[in-house]
Amino acid sequence: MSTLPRQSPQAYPIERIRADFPALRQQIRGKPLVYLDNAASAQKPKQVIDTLAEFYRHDFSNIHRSVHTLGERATARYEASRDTVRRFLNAAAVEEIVFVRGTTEAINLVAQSFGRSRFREGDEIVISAMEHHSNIVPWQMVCRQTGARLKVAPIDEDGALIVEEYQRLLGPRTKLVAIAHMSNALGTLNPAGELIDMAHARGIPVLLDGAQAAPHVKVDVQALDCDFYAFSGHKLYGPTGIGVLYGKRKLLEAMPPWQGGGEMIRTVTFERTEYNDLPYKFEAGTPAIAEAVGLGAAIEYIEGIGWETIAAHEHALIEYATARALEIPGLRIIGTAGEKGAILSFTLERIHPHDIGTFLDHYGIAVRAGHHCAMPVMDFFQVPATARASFGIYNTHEEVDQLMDAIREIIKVFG
Ligand code: C6P
Repeated sequence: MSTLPRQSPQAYPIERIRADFPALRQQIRGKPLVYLDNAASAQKPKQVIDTLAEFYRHDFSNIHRSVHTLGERATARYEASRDTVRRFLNAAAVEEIVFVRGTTEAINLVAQSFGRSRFREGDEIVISAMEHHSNIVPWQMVCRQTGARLKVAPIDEDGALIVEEYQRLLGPRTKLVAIAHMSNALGTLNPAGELIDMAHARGIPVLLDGAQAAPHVKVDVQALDCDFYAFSGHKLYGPTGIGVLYGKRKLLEAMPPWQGGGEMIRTVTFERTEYNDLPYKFEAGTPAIAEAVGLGAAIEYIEGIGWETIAAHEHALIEYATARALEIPGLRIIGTAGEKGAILSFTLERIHPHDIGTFLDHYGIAVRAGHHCAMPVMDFFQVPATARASFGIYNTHEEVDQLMDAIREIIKVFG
C-alpha cells in the first residue's frame, strides 16, 4: 500500500464541491458513480445548470439583432461572458475572444482562415507526435489545399516532447507551430512558454491546443505570448457546443472570415460584402448563446475555488493514483513525463482496454477506453488502445482506491 497521503494537502472543500454536482449523486449498476472521464467531458455544477435554465426562463432571445428588451438582455449577457473569458485567459481585449463550438472548430478556423490564405507550396507546419486528431487533421486538410507540409516533432518513451528535435524542425519554411498545451492521451504538460519563445525567435506564430490544459492550469495568454489559444467549454465544467478561439488582435484582423452568413457582415450587396469588426467577423450565424452564458458561469465557478487550490488537489490525486497504479503487477502506465496533468492512461497485460472499461462500469467507475482520438500516440507506444482515468475537481483519494481495487479484481478474473 502506498505511503502517499490519502488526502489533498490543504483544507480542500471537497464536500462542498461534490454537493454542487448533481450528476455525482447517483448509483450506476448499484454502486455510487465514480466519474473519471473528465478529459472527455466534465460534469456540470448546479451553478452552470441553473444559469442555463434561468437564462432560458428570463433572458433568452437572439443577440445583436433586436432592439427589444430581451434582445438587449441576451446580448449583454453573451458579451459579459466574453469578457469573463477574456479575464480567464488574461487576454488584452474582448475583440481577441471568438466564440466557437469547441477546440476542434477553433483549430479548423485557424487552419482555414490563417492557413489557407497564407500557406504556400513547400511551407511547413510543425505539430507534435502527441497531438489529438483535432490538431492533426485540420492541418492535413490545409496542406492538401495549399501544398504545405506537416512536420512532426517526436516524443520520447515517457511521452515527453523532445524539445531539441522540435527546435531543429523550426526553419525558414515554418509558417506555424500548433501544439498541445497538455496531451489528452498521456497527460504530458508541454513547456509551452519555452516552445513559444523558440518559435518566436524565428518569427513563427504558435497555436496552443488548450482543450486539456484549460481546466487544470492557469492560462495567461499574454504571459505565454501565444498567438492562438483554443479550448472547449464542456471540459471546463461548462456546456457543450461552446468553446473559444483566442487570437492576437493583429493576426485576427488580417485573417479573412472562414464562414459567411449573418452577423459577420457590416453591409451586403449582390456585388460585394463588407465584413464586420472583430470578433463578429468570425461568428457567422446565430451562435450558442445560452451555452456562452453558461461557460461564463463555469469559469466563475472554477475561479471561485481558485487555481492554486485546484492544482494542488489534482496534483495530489495524480501522484497518489500513479503510486498506487505502480503497485499493480502487469499494469503499464502510458505517459510518464515529469510534467503531467491529472490523467492516468494505462494498459493491463492480456486484457483489452475496452474490457477494462466495461468491467469498471460494473463497479460504477467511468473511464474512457480507446485510442482517445490520438491514434499516432497509440502507434508510438505500440498499443491498440489504453484505459484512461482522468481526474477533476470533484474526485477523491477514495475514488482512486476504488479504481485500484476494481483493477485488481479485473486482473483476478481475466488476467
Ligand atoms: N478530447 C478526450 O476524450 P472538442 O471535441 O472539440 O471539444 O475537443 C477536441 C480536442 C482537442 N484537443 C485535445 C487535446 C483534446 O483532448 C480534445 C478532446 C476528448 O480526450 C474527446 S476525443
